[in-house]
Amino acid sequence: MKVLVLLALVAIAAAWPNLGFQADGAGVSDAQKQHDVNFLLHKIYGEIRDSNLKAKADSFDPEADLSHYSDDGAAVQKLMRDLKDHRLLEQKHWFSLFNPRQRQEALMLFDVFIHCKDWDTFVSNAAYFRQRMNEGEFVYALYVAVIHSPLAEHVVLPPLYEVTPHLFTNSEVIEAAYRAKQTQTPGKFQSSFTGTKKNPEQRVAYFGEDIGMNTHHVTWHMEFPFWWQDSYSHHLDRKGENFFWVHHQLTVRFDAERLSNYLDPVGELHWDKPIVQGFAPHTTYKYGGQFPSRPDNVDFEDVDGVARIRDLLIVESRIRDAIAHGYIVDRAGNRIDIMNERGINVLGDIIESSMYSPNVQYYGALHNTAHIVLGRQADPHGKYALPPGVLEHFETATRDPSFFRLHKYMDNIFKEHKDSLPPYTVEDLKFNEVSVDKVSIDGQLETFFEDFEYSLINAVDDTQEIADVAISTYVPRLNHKDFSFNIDISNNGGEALATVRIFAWPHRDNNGIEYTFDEGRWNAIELDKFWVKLSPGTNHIVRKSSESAVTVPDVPSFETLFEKTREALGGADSGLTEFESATGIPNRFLLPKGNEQGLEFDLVVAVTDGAADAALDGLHENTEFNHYGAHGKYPDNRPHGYPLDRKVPDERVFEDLPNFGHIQVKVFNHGEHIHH
Ligand SMILES: [Cu+2]
Repeated sequence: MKVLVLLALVAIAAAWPNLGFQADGAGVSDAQKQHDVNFLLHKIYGEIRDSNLKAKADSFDPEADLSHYSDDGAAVQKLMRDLKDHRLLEQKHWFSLFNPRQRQEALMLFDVFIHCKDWDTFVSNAAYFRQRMNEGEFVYALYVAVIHSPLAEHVVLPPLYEVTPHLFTNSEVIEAAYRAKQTQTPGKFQSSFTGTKKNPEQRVAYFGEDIGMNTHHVTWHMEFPFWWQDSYSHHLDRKGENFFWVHHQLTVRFDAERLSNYLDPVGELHWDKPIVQGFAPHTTYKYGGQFPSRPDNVDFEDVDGVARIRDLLIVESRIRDAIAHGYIVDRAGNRIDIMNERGINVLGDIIESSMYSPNVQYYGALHNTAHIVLGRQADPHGKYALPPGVLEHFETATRDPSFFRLHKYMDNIFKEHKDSLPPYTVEDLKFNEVSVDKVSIDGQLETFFEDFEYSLINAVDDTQEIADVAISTYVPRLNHKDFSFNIDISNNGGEALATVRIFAWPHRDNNGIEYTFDEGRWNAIELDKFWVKLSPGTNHIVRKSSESAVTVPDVPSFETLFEKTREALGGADSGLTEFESATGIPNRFLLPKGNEQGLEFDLVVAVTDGAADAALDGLHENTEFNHYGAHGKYPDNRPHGYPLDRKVPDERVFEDLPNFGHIQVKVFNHGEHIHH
C-alpha cells in the first residue's frame, strides 16, 4: 500500500481531508510505532506484554479529551456506550466479518482508530479496547486501521498466520503445539495438506492452502474492504474493477496449477446442481469448535436468515440482464452506461457487493451472500449450532476447492461483460515508432518445493510467569528459481515513456488442444507491469523475477519484527521498508508449478505508450510500485488486463503489432523438494 503513498503524496493529502499529513505533531518515531503494533498483536488472547501499553490499557479514558479525534469523539462515544451497556461480543468467542453484528462492532472500533489525530490517541485506544473487546474484532479493526491510517504509514504488520495461527494451521498440528506447551518441551511439527491422494483436488492443495496465498487474499480484502465508505477518510480508486481482477487472476492461476498437475480447469458453480467437491478443513477455531466439513455432492439448500437459492438466481439474472442491456439502473432509476472501460468497475461494485454499489436493493450482494450460503451448507438451518464455515473468513476461504468454483462462476459473469465491448484495433494499440525486437528468458523457468517454518507461539495459552518454549510448524510450499526477462526494444522516435506489460497463458488445455489467441488471453496470468524511459535507438531491458510489481516478498516473522524494531529503536535502519505493503501475490507463486516435461506457455510482452497510460508522474523511476495497492490514484490509466482485456476475433491484430512480442516458454518442475 504505502509505496503508492510515496508516489502520490499530493493526491492523497487532498483525499484525506480529516487527517492531514502532519497530524502526528508529537513526532513519534516509526520505530516506536512498530514497537507498539508488534506488542498490540502479540499474544492477543492474553495480557499485553509491554508495560507501557499495559498501563494505557488499564488507565486510559477514551472519552477524556475528545479534541484528539477528528470527528470530535463521535465514534468513540458510540463504542463506549455499547461497551458500558455490555452489548459487545464477549472475548474468547469466534469472530466472522460476515456476521453483521460482529462486523458492526469491529467497524465501530475501526471508526475510532481512523479518527484519531495522533499516534498516542491511536495506540491508547488500541491498548484499551484490546483488553475489553473480542480478540478477533480487535485484530481485524487494528489491521485495517494500520493499512489505511496515515498515522501508521510505515508500520509493517506481522504475518496473520503468526497472530491467529488457528486460521492457517491444521488442527492436528495445533493439538501438538498445545501438548508441547503443556509439557514445556520445544517442538517443531510438520504440517501437511488436508486430504489424501485419493482426492485428486489434493494435487493442488498447495495453492489454496498456502499460508502466503491465504495472507494475500485476506490482505487484499483489508486493503479494499467491501464495507468501506469514503466518509472514513478517502476514496478507494477502481475498487470494483480491482475486485474483478484480483479474483480473475486467482482463477487463472489456479487453473494453471491444475494443468500442471493433470487436472481439468475448474468448473463453475451452479446453484441448481450439486456441489461436486466436499471439503474437510482440518481446522479448529481457537474458541468455538471445529470448522464444519461438507461431504461430496451436496445439493444447495436455502440458508435460514441469509438467503434462498432462488434469490441468488434472481440477482444473477438481474446482473446478466444489465450486462445484456449495457447499463445499470441506479437507486433513483437512472441509467449508468457500462459499455466503456469503466463499466467493469461498476459491475465489480455491484457483484461483490460493496458500499460503492449504486443499487444494492436491486442487484443484491451476489459474492458476499454466496460466500455465506456456501459456507453454511453443512448446517443451513442452524440445527447443530455450528460456527461459520471456511468460506466465511477471507483467511481460510481459498482452502475450500469450492471457493474457486464460486469465483469461476462470478468470473464468467464479468467475462460476459468484457466480451461485449468492442475489440481493440491496431490503431488503438500501436505505439509510435516503438517495436519489440526480441524477448527471451535468462535462466530456467523452474519451480520446486521447500519447507517453510513459522511460529505457533501465539496459538497456545500461556502466562507471563512461565517462559515461552519454541513451538513452530513447517509446511511445504511452492517457489521458483530466479530468472529475468530480456526485452530488446527499438525506438525510432525521440525519448519516450513506455509501459511494459508481461503475461503468460498455457499453450494447451488439459486435452492437449492448443488454445486460440482469444481463449489463451482469457487465461493470461499477469506476471509484471512496469514503466521505462526509452532512449532513441536500441533499448535492452533486463527485468528480474524478484522485481515483479504483482508480487510481494514474504512478510517478516514476529521474531524478525521484534529484532529489527529493537535495532531501529537503537537508531539503526529498520530494513523493513520493502515489507510495508503485503498486498500482492507471494513472489514464490509468480510461476505456476509446471511439470517434468515442461508445461508450455505463451509469453507475451506488450509495450505501450507510457505517457498515455500513466495516471501519475515519475512511474519509470519507481521500481516497486504495488500493482494491487489502494491508496491514492491507481497508477495505470488502462483497464486491468490491458491490452488483453477485450475479445480478439482476429488475432492478426496482435501478430501485426510491432510493439507486441510473443514467444513460447516451458515451466519445469523436476520434483525437487528442499527439506527443512
Ligand atoms: Cu476474495
